Amino acid sequence: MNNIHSLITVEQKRQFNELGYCIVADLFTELEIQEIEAFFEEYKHAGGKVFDGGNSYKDIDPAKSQLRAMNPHRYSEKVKRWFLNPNVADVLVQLLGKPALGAQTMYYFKPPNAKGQGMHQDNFYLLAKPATCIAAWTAIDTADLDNGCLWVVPGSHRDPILCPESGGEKWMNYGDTHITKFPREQKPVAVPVPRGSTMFFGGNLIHGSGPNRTKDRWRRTFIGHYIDEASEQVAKFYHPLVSMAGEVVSNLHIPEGGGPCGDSWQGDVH
Ligand SMILES: O=C(O)CCC(=O)C(=O)O
Repeated sequence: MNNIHSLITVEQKRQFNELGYCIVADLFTELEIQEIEAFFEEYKHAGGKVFDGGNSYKDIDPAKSQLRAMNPHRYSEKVKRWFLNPNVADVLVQLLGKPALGAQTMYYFKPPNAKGQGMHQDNFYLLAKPATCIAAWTAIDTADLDNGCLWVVPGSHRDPILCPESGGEKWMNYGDTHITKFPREQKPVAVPVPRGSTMFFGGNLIHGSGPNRTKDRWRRTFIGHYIDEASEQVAKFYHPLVSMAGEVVSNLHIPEGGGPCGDSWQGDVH
C-alpha cells in the first residue's frame, strides 16, 4: 500500500480531472472504519459535545437539523490520525499534484428521516487560493439513493464559484440558498459509495445530498477537507491548518468571509 501508484488508477485520476470526482476503495482498513464508527457512536452519546448550533446530539431534531460533528480532529488525536491517513495523503498528492494541508473534518450522522444537504461548492466557504480545495468523503455506511448519498453536477468543478450570485432564478427543487444561478443544462447525478470507500471531489464541484428516506438505516460519513500546500489563503474558520505530517501551519493569509462548509440546510435534491 506504500506504493503511491497502487492507490489510484489512471482511470480514477482521469475521472477526477474530467468529472470532478472519483471513488477509491480501501484507503482505510475495515478495522479503521470500525474504529471511526465506534468513536463517533461514543461521541454522539457523550453529553455536552457540541454539534452545529452549539447543541448536544440529544437536543437536535434530526428532521430539522444537520447532525454533524465539526472539526473533531481539533479535539482528538485519533480523529487527527484518520484525517491525516497516509493513503489518503498519497491520493491527494496524485490529485492535487502537490502535498495537501488538512483544513477541516466533519462527521455526518444522517439518521433515518434526516434531510439532505443543499447544493453548494465547498470553496465558497473555504476561499482557498490560488487552487481550490478538495474533499475526501469516506462512507462509514454504504451511501445510496435511499439513505441520502451525494449528488454532483459532473464537470462543474470547472465552473467558477457560483454561490454568491444574488438574484436570478433559484432551482427550488434543489432547495439551496447559495447557488442561485444553478446551471440547469448540467444534470446532477447520484453517486452511491460503498462502506469503506472514499470519494474525492474538487472544491468547485456543485454537490449536495438527498434526504435519508429509510426507516432504519443511517448514512454516516467521515469527511476531510484539504487544500494544497502552495495555497496562499484560506478562510478563518479553517485555521489552524495541519500538514499531513501533523504539524501546525500558520503562515497563510486569512481573507474576509467564508465559514463552515455546506452551511446551508435545505430540502430534497429530487
Ligand atoms: O455528506 C453530505 O451530505 C454533504 C457533504 C458535503 O457537502 C461536503 O462534504 O462538502
